[in-house]
Amino acid sequence: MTERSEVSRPHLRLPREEDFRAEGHDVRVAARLGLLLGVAFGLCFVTGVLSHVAQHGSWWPTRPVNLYRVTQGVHVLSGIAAVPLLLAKLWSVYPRLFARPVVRSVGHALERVSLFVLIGAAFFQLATGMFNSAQAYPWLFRFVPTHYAVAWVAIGALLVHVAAKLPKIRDGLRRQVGRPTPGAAGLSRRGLLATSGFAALAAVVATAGATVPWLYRVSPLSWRAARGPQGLPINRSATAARVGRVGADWRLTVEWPGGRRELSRDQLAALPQHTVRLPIACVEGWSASAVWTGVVVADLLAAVGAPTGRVRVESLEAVGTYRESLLLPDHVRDRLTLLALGLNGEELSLDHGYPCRIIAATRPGVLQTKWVAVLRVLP
Ligand SMILES: Nc1nc2c(c(=O)[nH]1)N[C@H]1C(S)=C(S)[C@@H](COP(=O)(O)O)O[C@H]1N2
Ligand SMILES: [Mo]
Repeated sequence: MTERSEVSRPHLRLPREEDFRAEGHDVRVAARLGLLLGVAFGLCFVTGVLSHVAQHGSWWPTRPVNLYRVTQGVHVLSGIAAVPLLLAKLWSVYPRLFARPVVRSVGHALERVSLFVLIGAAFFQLATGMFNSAQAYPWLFRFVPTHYAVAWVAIGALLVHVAAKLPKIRDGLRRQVGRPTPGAAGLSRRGLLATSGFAALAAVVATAGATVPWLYRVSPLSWRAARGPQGLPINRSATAARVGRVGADWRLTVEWPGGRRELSRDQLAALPQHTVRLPIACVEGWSASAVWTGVVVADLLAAVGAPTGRVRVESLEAVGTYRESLLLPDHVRDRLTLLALGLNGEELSLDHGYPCRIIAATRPGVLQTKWVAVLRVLP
């Protein structure tokens, strides 16, 4: 007969909420981090919707010229600021996961579920956005429609969360952060808030040089704004777009209901030329100003006898999401909308869109179509 030995085992059990003693797990900290995060998400959402309107809407203002540069800069930078804030906020509140009972009522259960939707959507938006703007997008689903759809899920879940937590948020914000409790473990409440705020600021400064020129030198992560040929970054090169050498037989076709004209590059260059200073503002968050020379689109349409209206711009590029764009009537009439032949005092290089490209005020970079072949005035 064997005797069962009395080995003392460590007592294994799930932690309880009360086991988490650090000062940062406090409603005063969570509410303040939540407020900062709410501001970042709010800015990101609003500027994201504006970006959607600028790309797909039926109206978008033509002034101020830096409009999209600013809204999209804010979009990307507020998303970046949200990353450390979200991590800090989740750390602050995660002991709540161990609160018992898990479900207290139907309302409480719904609130918990909406929280997981919010966290999932927030991570999804930040991850897809950052990988996309780093041009390292690894997923098979398309970025733009998915990022846009999930934005509504995230903002909806955020509103539900704020509504459900309003009394707690009020309470947390009303109370002073206070001095550290003597002998308490870990970072103080103030220390955690300061560290999170500093991390968010550092992340913004490290990337803002991609769109704020005077920060370029102090922004180690703004490589997307690195100057390419002719002093301007290149988003998609001619090789990537499979646009080969453009020969002397290239013609620009202008088509409208009831008419059509073809122009050689020499004929375009013989029309009155205008020079404007306008930025390229890429949806991916970099932007840069340049000096463009070319024909005002409105003058070109008038010169060939075409009516004005909406104009579809088609590129020599055979396939590609951005081979076509639509110029809305306000932009067609705008004196700053050019079919550019030159950039920063030189002939446009092939990578920047030779033989000619669209450049217009306030249009997102994706609509500044390069290697233009056809301007089609729509009925
Ligand atoms: N035909 C065509 N035009 C295009 C693109 C493209 O992929 N194909 N990319 C656009 C994007 S996303 C941007 S940001 C600008 C960048 O212009 P750049 O490369 O001259 O700086 O070109 C736009 N024009
Ligand atoms: Mo872009």
